[in-house]
Amino acid sequence: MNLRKHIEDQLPGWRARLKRLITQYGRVKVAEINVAQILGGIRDVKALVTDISCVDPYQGIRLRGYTIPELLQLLPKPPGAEMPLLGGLYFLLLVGRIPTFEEAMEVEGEWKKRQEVPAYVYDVVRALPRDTSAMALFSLAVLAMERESKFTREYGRGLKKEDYWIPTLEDSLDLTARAPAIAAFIYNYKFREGQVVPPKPELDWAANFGYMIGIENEEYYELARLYFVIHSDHESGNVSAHTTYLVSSALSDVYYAVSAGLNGLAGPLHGRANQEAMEWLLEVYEKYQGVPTKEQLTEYAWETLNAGKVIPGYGHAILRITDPRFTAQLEFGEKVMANYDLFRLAKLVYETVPEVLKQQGKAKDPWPNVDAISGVLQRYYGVMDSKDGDSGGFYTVLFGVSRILGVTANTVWARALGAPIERPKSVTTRMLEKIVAEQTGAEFPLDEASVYDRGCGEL
Ligand code: CMX
Repeated sequence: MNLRKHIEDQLPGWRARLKRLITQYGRVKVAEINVAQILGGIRDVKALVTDISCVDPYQGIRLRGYTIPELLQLLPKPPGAEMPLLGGLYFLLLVGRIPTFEEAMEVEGEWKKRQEVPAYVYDVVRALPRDTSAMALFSLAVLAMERESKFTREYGRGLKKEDYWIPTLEDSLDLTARAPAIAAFIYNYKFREGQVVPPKPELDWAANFGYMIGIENEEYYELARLYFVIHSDHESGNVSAHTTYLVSSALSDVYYAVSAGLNGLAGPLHGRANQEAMEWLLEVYEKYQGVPTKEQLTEYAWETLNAGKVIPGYGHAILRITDPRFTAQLEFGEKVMANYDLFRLAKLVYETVPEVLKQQGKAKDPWPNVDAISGVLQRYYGVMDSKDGDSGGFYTVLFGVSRILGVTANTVWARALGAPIERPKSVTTRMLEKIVAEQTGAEFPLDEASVYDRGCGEL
């Protein structure tokens, strides 16, 4: 397989760079960490490495150096389409350069060879009630396939450390090949007649997802391509990426690691925000019996904030601009659904909510993120997140199908470069107090009852 060769050729160079950094410059300081960061989600601490993507607070995501508009322009596309082939995106993530059309099609071909989902995976999904959250079903389905892991099999036979990445790449191709069919089945199980729809040989990976959920529409295929490109990777510190990386660092195979990452993606502050954003828009639409005025929307946004809730789809831990992934979706919507009420509402929210968040003065980033509008575009084509008030979660599954591309590419490279098991050190609150006392002279009362003062609180 050429994909493997393209990675293999780069390894001596990358390994030499890392060895030089560690052996000659291992003691050079990169970052300091303060008390607020330790207690505040390790925010902004530069402690992870990835060369696959990088988020600039003022430019947004770059995948292998390319911005979202550049990716949409440069990646190879199916004949007649405006949106890229996901096989090309996966090539880019794994290999580091924009592929030719033939190279993108080669990945698409590799996926077709591996796309058959074992029947027991469908049985696992069917064993659970239909109103189980779509993300729980997705994570379970991925985990159920663990018995297929080529890495775990080879590891058991005594694989050399420098070759760990090879069966990891195999697992990653198998898993990514099957992700759209698994997601489509979960959709069909929850919201349609529970049918397994085999993919159409002539369609690409992304378009096939649409086909398998019963949408035979080139416009939706384009949305699926756009959606799966922009959600794929967002550097290493976000919950889904970091969880996958952490679990994989114990040499758990990609099925274990990705399933864990998906569980993190399911959280409302992360991937589930797309569902919450859609629900918030629907609440507004229902309350005002249509698209409200700017004044009414401002009032509703304040009501949300005053109730102690966040406005889903707005804010970001790193970004300080309108997320380019939001802009790409907005532009898509402008072309095909400009008069759709919920799209008009999402636009009005964009024109209104940042001002409200600025006035409130808490959120460091008042701008929309990727989740603020993605549900609206899906809903326009009839794709549901939930039905009859069940726990939903299908929009997050869509996010997950895409995110698997990024996290598996990172896992392959982490293995190829010999990334060790992750093991940060924790401190006790008492230790923090002692550090502060030493540096500032502040006094902290000793808690006699605390277990930490019986040894664990020593520095
Ligand atoms: N609405 C209301 N308050 C918000 C807010 C929003 N959209 N975004 C941030 N804030 C608040 C935070 O809750 C925090 O309040 P407290 O000090 O009371 O805890 C304060 O502003 C400061 O937060 P921050 O440093 O700006 O943001 P964080 O890095 O802590 O959190 C994020 C980032 C995304 C979790 C947060 O902006 C948020 O909750 N947004 C809404 C949920 C969302 O859209 N998540 C999707 C993110 C993209 C993704 O991963 O999919």
